[in-house]
Amino acid sequence: MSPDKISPMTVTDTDSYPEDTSDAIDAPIPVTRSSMPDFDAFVREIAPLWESRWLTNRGEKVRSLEAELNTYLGVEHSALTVNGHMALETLLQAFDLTGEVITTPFTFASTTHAIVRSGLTPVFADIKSDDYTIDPASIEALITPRTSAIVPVHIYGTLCDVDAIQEIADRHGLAVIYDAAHAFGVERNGVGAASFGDASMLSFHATKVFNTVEGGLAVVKGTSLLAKVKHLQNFGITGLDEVGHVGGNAKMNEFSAAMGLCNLRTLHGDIQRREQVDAAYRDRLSGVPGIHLLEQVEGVASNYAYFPITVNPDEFGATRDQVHDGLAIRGVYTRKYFYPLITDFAVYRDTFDSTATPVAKRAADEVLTLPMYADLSMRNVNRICDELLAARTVE
Ligand code: T4K
Repeated sequence: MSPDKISPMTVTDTDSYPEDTSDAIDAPIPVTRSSMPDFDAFVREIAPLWESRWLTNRGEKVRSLEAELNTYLGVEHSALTVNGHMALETLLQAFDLTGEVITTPFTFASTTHAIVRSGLTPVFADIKSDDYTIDPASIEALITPRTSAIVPVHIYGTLCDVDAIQEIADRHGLAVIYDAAHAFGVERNGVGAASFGDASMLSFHATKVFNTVEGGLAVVKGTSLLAKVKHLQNFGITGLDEVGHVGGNAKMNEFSAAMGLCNLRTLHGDIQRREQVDAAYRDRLSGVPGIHLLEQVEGVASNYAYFPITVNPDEFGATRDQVHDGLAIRGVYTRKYFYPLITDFAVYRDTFDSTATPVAKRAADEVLTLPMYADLSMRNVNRICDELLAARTVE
């Protein structure tokens, strides 16, 4: 699943990317910025739609993009969806799950909402403090006769402990459906993120490493499951005069697919540029007391989707919130992905107890994701680091 698997004809050299942003030395720096294809290339890609007038319902662009993504990801069976969230809901439905699903509270609202909206009960395991992914050691104790699946989340551009999770799932006969919203292009020892578990959901939202404006991908193993996903994403229609499932509408349209076809051509360069940004941050911030960086895991090739730090207020001399607010005043927009913890959401706090997952609770209070996008300039990385370090009161 290396980026080289895209035809060399379609890979654009990183040097052709524009540096950001405005000339102003103090121009606002967003937490991320959508990668855009070359305008003329996009117009060429969508021009045939004026002729065909085939705009959605598995048109040519969607089918082409699916084929290219399967090659890129090293998978055989996938279906493009309207967004990542609906890919996850469709997958949960396709597996006919019941009862309880073990998952992480340290994630975006989507993961838990998808479980709850599918009529399932989320059960929250704690996370590991080194990479913020679900802790396999805390999964096992939560398994009951009602457990039907595990929904781990590969966050920020790293991977869960896929081997330990699979071993537990196999022993207990549980399905593993990954929320791989952040993991497009991530691989471990040459194996793509979407190959792990029984299924994976990817997000192609405008803020992601690879975007189709809005979009997602449901990756499964086997043709019959793929057929079911495709039926479920199209109102459960199973034939010309037959409806076999209670499905919704989760199809990608042709304009989004065209955006994906264009963005895939420049993805390799985008990830290289992100890697340079990541390296520059590490250069400036490694070893700063009170700032903890996400460790790079041996064998895992990241897509550098996010650059999370945690701020220990005692050692740094300022809280995460003080850093966040102080940077915002200076035009540097960071995000508290993921705060509040899911179990502290107004809609969930009366049902779940966030003190049961203390590592996740602490991460939610201390994490801050710094600006990260392919054309973030080195000048701005230095500006962000200067402003961040100026916030500390302990030397
Ligand atoms: N699971 C996980 C673990 C996820 O993180 C997500 C989504 C999902 C599932 C669900 O996947 P999708 O259904 O979304 O495909 C954003 C995204 O909306 C969301 O996709 C993402 N995770 C989440 C982590 O972040 P916001 O509300 O924080 O984004 P917003 O609109 O504030 O944008 C942030 C910055 O991005 C802006 O300040 C500028 C830039 N931006 C934003 C948009 C919308 C652009 O450059 N272009 C744009 O079009 O949620």
